[in-house]
Amino acid sequence: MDPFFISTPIYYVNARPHLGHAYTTIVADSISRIHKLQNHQTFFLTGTDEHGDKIVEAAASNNQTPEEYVDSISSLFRNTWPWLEATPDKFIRTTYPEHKKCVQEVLQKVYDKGDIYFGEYGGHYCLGCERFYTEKELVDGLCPDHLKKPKFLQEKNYFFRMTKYLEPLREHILNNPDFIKPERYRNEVLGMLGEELTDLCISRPKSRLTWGIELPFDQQYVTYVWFDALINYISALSWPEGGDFKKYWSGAHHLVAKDILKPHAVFWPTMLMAADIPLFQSLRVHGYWTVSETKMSKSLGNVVEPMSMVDKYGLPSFRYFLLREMQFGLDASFSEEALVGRLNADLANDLGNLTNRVLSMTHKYFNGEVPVPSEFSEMDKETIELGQESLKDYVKLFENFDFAKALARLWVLVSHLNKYVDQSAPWVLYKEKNTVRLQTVMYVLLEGIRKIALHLWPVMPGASEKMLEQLGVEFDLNSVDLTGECAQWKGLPSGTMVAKSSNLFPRVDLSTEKKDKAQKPQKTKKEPKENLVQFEDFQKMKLVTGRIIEAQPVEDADKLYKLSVDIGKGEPRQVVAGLAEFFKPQDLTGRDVVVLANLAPRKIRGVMSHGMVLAVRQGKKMSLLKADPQSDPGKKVS
Ligand code: ME8
Repeated sequence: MDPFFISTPIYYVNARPHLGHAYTTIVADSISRIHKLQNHQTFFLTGTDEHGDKIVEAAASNNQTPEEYVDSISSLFRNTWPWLEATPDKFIRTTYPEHKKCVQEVLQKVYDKGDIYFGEYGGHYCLGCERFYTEKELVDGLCPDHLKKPKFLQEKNYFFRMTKYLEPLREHILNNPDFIKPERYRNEVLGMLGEELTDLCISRPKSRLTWGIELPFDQQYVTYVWFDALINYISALSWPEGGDFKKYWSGAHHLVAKDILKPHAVFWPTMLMAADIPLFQSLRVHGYWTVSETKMSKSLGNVVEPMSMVDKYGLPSFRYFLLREMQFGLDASFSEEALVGRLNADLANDLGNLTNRVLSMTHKYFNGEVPVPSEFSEMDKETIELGQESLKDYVKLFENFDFAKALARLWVLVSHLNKYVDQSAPWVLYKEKNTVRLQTVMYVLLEGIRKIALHLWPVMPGASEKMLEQLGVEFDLNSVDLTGECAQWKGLPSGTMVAKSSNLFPRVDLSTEKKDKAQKPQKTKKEPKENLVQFEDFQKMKLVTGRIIEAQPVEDADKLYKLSVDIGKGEPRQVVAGLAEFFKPQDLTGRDVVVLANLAPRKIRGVMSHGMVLAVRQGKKMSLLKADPQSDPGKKVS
């Protein structure tokens, strides 16, 4: 089996990570884990895309230099992934010197071959897309993505002779049905290639933009951001001579959403052809997460913050929901109701109850020890066969990026085991003292749950390991054998001690949650007035150092700002604070503060606030509390 390489797009650092980025990264993580479970050599790459006009603009509006700005947002992305149990093997940044060197080497190679030429071009330039549009591509004179009128620019630039490689690319796609998947996107790309495509403008004059990688053959120009960014997939592997490139490139798969299909399906393979580098194995394209039917995006301001969902519903439910809900390739709608629905039905009811019931029965009937099974009955054999088939299909579907179907298939086994409990009625066997049969039934169940827990490792690594621990099994990647798992039903050693109960997926009741929240203010009113605070109560307060990343006005609330505060947790905290009378937004950016981080979340003028920034008011002046000397975000204040 070839080694397996999976990449996510490298995300723009013009805003912080949201659910869309989290989804792609979790998918890449999960797919790399299913390969790891089969002892394949895997490499999972993600990172940040840091050059171009957009970044310069974002830095300026934040009163920072591009360098300062990209460092802070890139680390936000990097620090978010471990909180989502996504563990990339490498995090690449396009501002790394190794990456820049690699881009220049590719450019020089293609230039020496004669596939880069100098020419004049006039076109409609959309800043949002960082690309030129032809008259034909515009919709009513506007950029089809940003619905803004592009600027007409006429300038001399360098062009990549992309048209030379379009026919070979079309042939490659036709001869390799798996090159772009799902098929709808393959057809879309074949459609693009049927239309008139032009050579690609790959430079920007320094008179207009300096924040980029200089062309090796003309110092007056920097590289177009897409030509620079796509090369991350090989610079991260130390192309051309690096061991990782030699080891992993033959097994390369790229994962993107449909927004960036064209650069990945047309620009990138033609660039590789021009540089005489073999093509990647496949491009896997997913749809959009939408909120109320609209694409979630930072420019539309309707983003879902991954960390707040994780805080509220737990990481296993979040990862499970994302993989279970979206049919890979199609759009999916995100709502907390749908997440809670899945959590309650699939995790709490089906899997959680099954696990908890079986563990407590093992304690009741066998003092918590996994019993020795005797001969399997016909019903056992049917269950085992169904289990083995479900697991086999699950792995195949998962490897094929069909996560929703894979999980549905695994849940056929979960439901079947629930039925098996009812049909085999261990409590009756116990009453009748039919110990031999009881031992076998309990073994079939415990082994089934162990197999399910193991196969869920790519989806929810932490919860899977905890479930295994409850079954008395230590998770050890090196000793897992998935193929072997489908061929036997005796992996759990008899005599192992299991936990008394399991509550990994507690139910959430959205309606009571809402009711509780509505009642809270009345409750606080009733609390007795007490001036003294016990030490234990003080200790409950989580005070930490923080750094304000951004301050934005709150609509119809002159005194409030919506602050985004780095508290060292990867994802920044959103805190609403009454600071607008005293500070301009730019005066707050970068300020060190002290934050009460575990204050119960509150909606203030329609905006959620997750904490409090501590400040001292003296007449018309407000001073922000901070550590002296200044401290990194996330340090405990006590
Ligand atoms: O395009 N639903 O970066 P980007 C699903 N820097 N996925 C979404 C999403 C949504 N609503 N919104 C974003 C760039 N994504 C370039 C890439 S690669 C050489 C350069 C995810 O920050 C999805 O993976 O705009 C999408 O393709 C990517 O974020 C775009 O990230």
